[in-house]
Amino acid sequence: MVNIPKFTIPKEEYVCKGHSACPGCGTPLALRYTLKALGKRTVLNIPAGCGGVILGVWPSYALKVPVVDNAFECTAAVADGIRAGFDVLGVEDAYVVGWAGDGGTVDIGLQALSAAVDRNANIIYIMLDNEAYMNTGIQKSGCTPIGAWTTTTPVADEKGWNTSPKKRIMEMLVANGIVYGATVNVAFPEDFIARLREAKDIKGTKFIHVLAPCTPGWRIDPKKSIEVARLATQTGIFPLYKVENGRYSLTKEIKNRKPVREYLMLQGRFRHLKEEAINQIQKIVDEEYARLLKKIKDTNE
Ligand SMILES: Cc1ncc(C[n+]2csc(CCOP(=O)(O)OP(=O)(O)O)c2C)c(N)n1
Ligand code: SF4
Ligand SMILES: [Mg+2]
Repeated sequence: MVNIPKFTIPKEEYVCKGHSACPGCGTPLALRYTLKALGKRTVLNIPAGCGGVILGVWPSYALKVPVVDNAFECTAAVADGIRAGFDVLGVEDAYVVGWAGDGGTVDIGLQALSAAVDRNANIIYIMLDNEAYMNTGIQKSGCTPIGAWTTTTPVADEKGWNTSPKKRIMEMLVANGIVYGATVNVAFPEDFIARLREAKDIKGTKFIHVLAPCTPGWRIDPKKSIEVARLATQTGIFPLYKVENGRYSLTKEIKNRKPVREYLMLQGRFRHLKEEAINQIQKIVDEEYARLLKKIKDTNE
C-alpha cells in the first residue's frame, strides 16, 4: 500500500481571490497560512505597506476577518489596545495580530513593539519581511541585506549597493524579554503553520519574522519566487529557528547548506555582485550561522 503523507495544512481559506498583489508575491501566502493557523476569530492590525494595500477597499475586500487600518508607528500599541478591549468584554477566544512590513517594524514601528514587549502584551506580532519599503517603490529599510540594490542604494558603481547589515530584530526583542519568537518562510508552509499554532497558545507577546519575496523588489521571475525563498533557508541566509523564554532552537535542520551564490544569482537585485563580494557575503552568512548555533548551545546548557 502507498504511504500517503498526512496533509496537515487546514483547507479553510480566509483570503479571497481578487487581491491585488503582484504575481509571485509572498505576502498573500503568508496571510493565508497565518489565518489557516489562527482561524476566523482573528483581528489584524495593519499599517501602511503592501500587506494592507493588496487587500483592496471595502466592500471589495479580500479578507474574511476584521482589519484595523492603523498608523504606521503604532501597530503593536493598537493591537494591545484591542486586546485590552477584548479583555474588558470577556472575549477570550479571539487572536489579536499586528501585521506589519519590515520597514513598519524594524524602523518605524519599533518603539511601539518594544513597549508592547515591556508590557508583555498578549498579541501576536507578525513582520512581513520583503527586505525593503516595497509599497513606495523599493527603498532600503533596516532589513535590506548587504549587497542589495534598492532605489535608495542604486548600483551606479561598486559602492552604491547597500553596505549596512540587516538589523538583528530577533536578538533585540530577545534582549527586550520577549516570551516567544520564531522565523518562518513562505516556502515552508507546514513549518509556518506549526509556529503560529505554537504561538497562539502562549500568553504574552509573540513575534513571528516571515521571509516573503517581492518579485519587482528582488527583481525575480514570479515563477521562481518560492524557489528563491526556499534557497534563503537552504543556504543559511534565513535560518528557521525559534526562541522560547530565551532558549534558541532550530526548527528546520539544514544538513548541507548550499552556497549563497545560488540564492543571490537568481535575483536581479544582487546580480551586480562580483566574486569578491559574493565570497564576503558567504563569509558573513557562515559567521552568522555559527553565532546562531552557539546561541542554541549556550541557551540550552
Ligand atoms: C508615517 C508614514 N510614513 C510614510 C508613509 C509612506 N509609506 C506607505 S507604505 C510605505 C512602505 C512600507 O514598507 P514596509 O513596512 O516594509 O512594507 P512593504 O510595503 O514593503 O510590504 C511607506 C514608507 C506612510 N504611509 N506613513
Ligand atoms: S510590490 Fe512586492 S510586496 Fe508589494 S504586492 Fe508586489 S510583490 Fe508583493
Ligand atoms: Mg517591506
